[in-house]
Amino acid sequence: MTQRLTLRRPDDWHLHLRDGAMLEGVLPETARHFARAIVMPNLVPPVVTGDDARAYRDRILAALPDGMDFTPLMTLYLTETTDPADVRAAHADGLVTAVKLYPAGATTNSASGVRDLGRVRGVLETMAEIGLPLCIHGEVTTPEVDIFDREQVFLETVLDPLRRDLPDLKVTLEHITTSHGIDYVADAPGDIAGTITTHHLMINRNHMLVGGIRPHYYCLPVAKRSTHQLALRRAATSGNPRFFLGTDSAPHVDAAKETACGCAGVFSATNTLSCLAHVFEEEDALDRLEGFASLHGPARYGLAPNTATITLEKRGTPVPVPAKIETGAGPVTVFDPGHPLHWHVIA
Ligand code: OTD
Ligand code: ZN
Ligand code: ZN
Repeated sequence: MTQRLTLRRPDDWHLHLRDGAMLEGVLPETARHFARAIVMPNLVPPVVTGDDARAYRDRILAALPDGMDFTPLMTLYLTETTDPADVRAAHADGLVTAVKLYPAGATTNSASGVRDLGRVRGVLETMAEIGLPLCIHGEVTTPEVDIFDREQVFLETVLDPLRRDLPDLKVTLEHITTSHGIDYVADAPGDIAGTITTHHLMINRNHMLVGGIRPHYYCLPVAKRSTHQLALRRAATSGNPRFFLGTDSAPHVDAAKETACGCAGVFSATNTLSCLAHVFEEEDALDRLEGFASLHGPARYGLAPNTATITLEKRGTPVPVPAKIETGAGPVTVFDPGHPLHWHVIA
């Protein structure tokens, strides 16, 4: 008997689309399967003001191929000079869905991020008042802290104190990679949620480092040991509405990944749904995929789930995933889960 799975059309609650030729190349990969995505603001220069977000949204819509239906949900990049009044106006205009906090230096293009949270307190107070969520890259950047511990230390030294200080602030802890992050989001009081990427469900640090270094698995936060990967899989497949999909699909051209100092980022937009169906089937939780990919995210952001659907079918033949997609900026390698995928998106 053929196995089929029909879901509400999914959304991606954490996505990097870039700009220019790269944007044109990667946008169809997401729009083919996803109805909406929260678009990260870490361009160079970053998307800081409401005007920046409007202009970027217009560039995304202009790059969308005819016949594709996709809504970008815009974010503002929080800086120490962000004006609370501009954030308030962008929210009132329906222009932005969230504000993004990058600790300075935490990841790709985060140099203009926040060094001192005290300097953005006015913005955060405004956000708590108007109900605008803060999406957080949850890693400390203190040089002394080991890169594998940066998420755990962030929870204790930054996130928990911040949430005690501003209990009404809605927070999304992005791309959780540790059991500590999972436990925090599952148990903490107040309005908190967390996104989990496709690749962190499928790889741990051994995949990246054993038998040769695999630059296309290098991303931030870096993949942790397998016990953490298993905690992510349990959370994603638990049905807990605090957890939902944010792929963090982050394209870089191969030349920037396959080099002595390679960029961080995994590009998974092309095959994410086939990967997720694989993981959820392995965890005997196919019935929970719709919650993770299509229902919990809209509920958290106060939006209706999509009415359109998407159908996957399990076939004996593998899904023909291209090794790379060609973009005007250069080739971009697609996430390789390390084995064939059999869940085809058929409609
Ligand atoms: N992680 N790469 C990028 C962003 C993310 O932390 C992230 O959200 C990127 O290239 O923009 C990455 O590894
Ligand atoms: Zn991040
Ligand atoms: Zn990201």
